[in-house]
Amino acid sequence: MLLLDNTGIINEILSSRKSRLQWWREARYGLFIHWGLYAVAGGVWNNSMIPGVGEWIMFMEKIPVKTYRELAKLFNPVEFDPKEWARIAKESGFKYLVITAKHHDGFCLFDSSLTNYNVVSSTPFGRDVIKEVTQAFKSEGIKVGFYYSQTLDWFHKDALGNEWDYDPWSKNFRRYFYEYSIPQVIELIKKYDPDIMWFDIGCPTHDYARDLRIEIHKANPNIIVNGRIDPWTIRYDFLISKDFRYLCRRGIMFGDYLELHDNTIPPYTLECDWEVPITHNGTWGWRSWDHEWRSTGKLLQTLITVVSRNGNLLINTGPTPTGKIPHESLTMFLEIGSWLKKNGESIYGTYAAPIDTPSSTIYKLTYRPCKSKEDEIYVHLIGWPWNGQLRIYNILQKFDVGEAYVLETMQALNMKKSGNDLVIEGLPYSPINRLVTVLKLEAQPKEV
Ligand code: H79
Repeated sequence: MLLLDNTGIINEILSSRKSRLQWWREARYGLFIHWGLYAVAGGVWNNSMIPGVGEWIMFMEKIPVKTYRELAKLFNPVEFDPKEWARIAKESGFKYLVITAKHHDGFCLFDSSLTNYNVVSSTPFGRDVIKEVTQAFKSEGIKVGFYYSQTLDWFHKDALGNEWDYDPWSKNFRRYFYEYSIPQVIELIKKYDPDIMWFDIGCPTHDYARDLRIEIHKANPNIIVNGRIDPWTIRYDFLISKDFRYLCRRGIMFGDYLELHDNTIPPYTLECDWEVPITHNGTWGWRSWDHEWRSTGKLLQTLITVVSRNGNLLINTGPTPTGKIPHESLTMFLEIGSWLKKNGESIYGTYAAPIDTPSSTIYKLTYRPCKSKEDEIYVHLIGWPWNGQLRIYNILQKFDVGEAYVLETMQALNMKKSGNDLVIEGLPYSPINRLVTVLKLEAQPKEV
């Protein structure tokens, strides 16, 4: 057997990580789209509402492949308009997209030469969704990522997950992985030129993750790979060690950034690049009966909280079987989009502020270090000071604050010192922005 020495390429993957991630770090806000045959089922099977997320319906109901695949004949989204999706995303302030090229059900939303179980060959619709979406989003200047289920595939007899159609003891996972999974990832890269490859359930072992990562890097070294390419244990290692760089140095972390668990916002700042995918209703793939929508305010607060802790937010929507983005998503996205038009500089390209803030405050801080001039600190008022006075805790320990003003109106604000705290005075009695008002501080780091 030929033993390959991969040290060189692995070092290259690790050493180019920082530059690869540059745009991604600035982006902060991404749109996640879950779309596939599960949207046709819409969370209903045999006239019953099926609990659990929509895209897991095949698994929840142990639907045989030969039955589930019939949904392909019903996939005909006549209202699908990728340019409209891209315009909405642009208006909403999203800087990148991640869309399901293949979810766990194994159905491919792209024209694959490795299987006919794809949107072009098996549906009356017959159009290459991934191709059209990618083109539309890229022409709006939005980066594009593909979700690809590399470990679970309930359609493929050798992949993990489907034990109701296929005997688990007869599976040859290795064959699936090297002859189907990796080739499809490379096919996606060669055909559609994505900016991100996004994996969900980790590879079963480090060896699989390493081999997949190396092939991606060889196909295009600029592609960003999310942290869930790695086996699940990595995330637990991380939570124990809290040191991402340590895992990278050990060469056991092949993702470029840490992916938090679904819908899980860490309660503190993480000193590494990280992202969290969230839903704003009860599912990822569309369910006809799901009305548990979160509010715009809640969503915006989540975005601010994530960025104030150094992360990126990937917010999901599940288009309907006819190809429309649900109007509840649309309304919320556009509301946040118009907030971002006025306040976006407090989100894009900002980081956690290096200031100890008590958890009970009514504000969150984001921070832009500026080499050539003063640093910028943004105060996101998720509540409102009832007496017109706002105390920013501990800020004077690290910074001298020159000026403070309301970002949207440029209205200057008075300040006074109180120990290490800064007290901002003369705020009006009600919020300036109905959602979140942002104050901007010009701050000079103190010499230590
Ligand atoms: O794509 C979305 C989910 O389908 C996927 N991650 C996001 C981005 C995901 N895959 N696996 N998991 C989440 C974890 C699996 C949880 C499960 Fe269950 C618990 C599978 C079966 C029980 C959740 C609850 C899914 C069905 C019921």
